[in-house]
Amino acid sequence: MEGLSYRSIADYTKAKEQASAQPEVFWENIANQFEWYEKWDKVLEYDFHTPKVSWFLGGKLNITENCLDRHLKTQPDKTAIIFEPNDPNDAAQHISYSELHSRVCRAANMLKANGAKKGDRICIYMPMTPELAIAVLACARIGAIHSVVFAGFSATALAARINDAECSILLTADGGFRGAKVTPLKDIADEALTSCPSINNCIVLKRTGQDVSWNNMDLWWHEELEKVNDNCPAEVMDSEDPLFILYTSGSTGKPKGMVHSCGGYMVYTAYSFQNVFQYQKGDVYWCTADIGWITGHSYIVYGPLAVGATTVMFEGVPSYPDYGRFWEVCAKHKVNQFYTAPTAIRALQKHPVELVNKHDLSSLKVLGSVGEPINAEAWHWYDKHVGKHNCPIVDTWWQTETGGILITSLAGVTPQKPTYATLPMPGVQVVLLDNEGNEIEGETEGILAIKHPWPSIARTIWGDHERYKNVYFSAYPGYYFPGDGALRDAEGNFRITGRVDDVVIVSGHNLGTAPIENALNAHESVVESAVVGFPHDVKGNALHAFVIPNAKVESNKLTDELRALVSKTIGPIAKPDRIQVVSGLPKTRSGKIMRRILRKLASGEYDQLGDVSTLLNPEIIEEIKRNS
Ligand code: 7RM
Repeated sequence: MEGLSYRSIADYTKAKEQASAQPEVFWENIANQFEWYEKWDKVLEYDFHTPKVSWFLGGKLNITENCLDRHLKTQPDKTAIIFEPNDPNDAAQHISYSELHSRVCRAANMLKANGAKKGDRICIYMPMTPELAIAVLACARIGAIHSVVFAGFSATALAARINDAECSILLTADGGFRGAKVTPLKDIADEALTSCPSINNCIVLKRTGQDVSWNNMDLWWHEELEKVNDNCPAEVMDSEDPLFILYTSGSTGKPKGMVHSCGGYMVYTAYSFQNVFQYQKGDVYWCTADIGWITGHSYIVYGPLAVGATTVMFEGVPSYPDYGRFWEVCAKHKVNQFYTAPTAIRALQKHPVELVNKHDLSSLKVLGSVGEPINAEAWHWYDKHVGKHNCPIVDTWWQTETGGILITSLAGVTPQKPTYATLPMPGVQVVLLDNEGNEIEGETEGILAIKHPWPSIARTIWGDHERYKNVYFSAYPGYYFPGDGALRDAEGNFRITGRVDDVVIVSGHNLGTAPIENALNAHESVVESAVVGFPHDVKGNALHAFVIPNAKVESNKLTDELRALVSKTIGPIAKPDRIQVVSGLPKTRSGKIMRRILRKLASGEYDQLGDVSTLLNPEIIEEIKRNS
């Protein structure tokens, strides 16, 4: 998709100018690069107060026609997916565009044969094998709405997501390999399905070969595939039909099912992939995320395939069999663009640099970072040891809700600045607000907000449009409010400073503190709890839980039980690093927990507590300091 690409600062500047002068013409030109069964009647309709956003209204398409069929005419034999298995001794797989097309169509027919149709929700709880990407695309092929749940989540978390979206089919596997561990996915799914009445079929991929128990609605993936052929015309979708739901944590207990639509999401992920990474024909691109997160949806599957790229899917972890695995894989597949998270870089940085140096990284051209602010030390290590001072680093700011990268440099085209995500993409209008919601100009710090829609903005929260309005459009009317704060330098570069609400980013995973508190509170000995983040040198942030017990309890035993409870309810990623038993929590007179103060206490910043005189119970501060 050469037509999508800005290759020079002059092209980029021209695009920015057009995008701000004539946003609809700008996006229409980009949308024209894709295959539509019918073009749109209107480019954009929006109102950030209602709120309602629609792009390419009346346009008809199928995203898989653009990700697959279109490439069959020009590059059927090009590798679409390189699958690198968990075990380095197992062979990698190269799946061409024509093979991927055939496998997606066959899987789509398997779904249809099991009753799936346009608009149905299908939950996907699978390890990072090619079948996961195939499952996602098979849903899109028939217009079913996929809801991928990360295969590290617990049975309770899986069941809550299945029930919220009323999914009719679950796609899973017997188990999943991740490093030295084997996750019993089918067992976890079985436990979840005891409380999921909407599920009619559970289709199970054989991956690990472990023993699994078998229920009435269970079907083997390989047996179901044998019953169907690979001829499956793509369903004609309206531009605004939902493509998928992806759950993300919120500041109240319940996860938010962000809904993305077909047309705008396709246009924006392809456009941003092409420009941010400066992908060129023949390049091999690798994003190390899991498809269970938005980064995997947009920048392993849809964006790269829409532009006809070769995308690597890695089943394993950076530490297995040793901390050199990423670099071994880069050398093996001659990776050109490498996209990972600061938390991974910080973990790798702790190990001998020999683990990087012994691999030939000369193929690398572009490095990327996503998920949290990248600190200066990690940035420089990445630049020096991985990029050999020869690869631009794109620090990409975006969210599950934004669908695609909004603030970033374009590799080798626009200037980079360590620890700064830099500038908004052409077509994206970012502003800073003060606490009263006034736009502030120039070199300053404020609340990040976006003033005009871009095509891949999430359209709603599944089943709860009111919550969508409250979370993103009510705090600062007329703007989209992402929940992050930022600094801006004199050149207009943005440095994201972190969340301004109660979400903590642990190892690049967005964790709401409220669901963790709910899990803790479910323990019979817990009266109340509060969870906050504190800086951690590897994970970026870690969790500190303050817990009020209801009686004299043995605190070691309680904290062990609480860790296990959080792990079971939400998943191991949400286990607090520290659990502190306290007799009270600092509260306002209206009874609200003062999290701001707890954050300072957890970080040991005792001299920055601010004014505590307004507290209901200021004496609690000394107690918390004493036994921390
Ligand atoms: C893609 C993703 C979103 C939150 C977001 C930020 C933080 C993401 C960066 C970043 C600083 C970055 N989606 N965040 N990227 N902070 N610099 N380059 O991570 O929905 O899981 O999280 O992540 O706080 O609001 S997400």
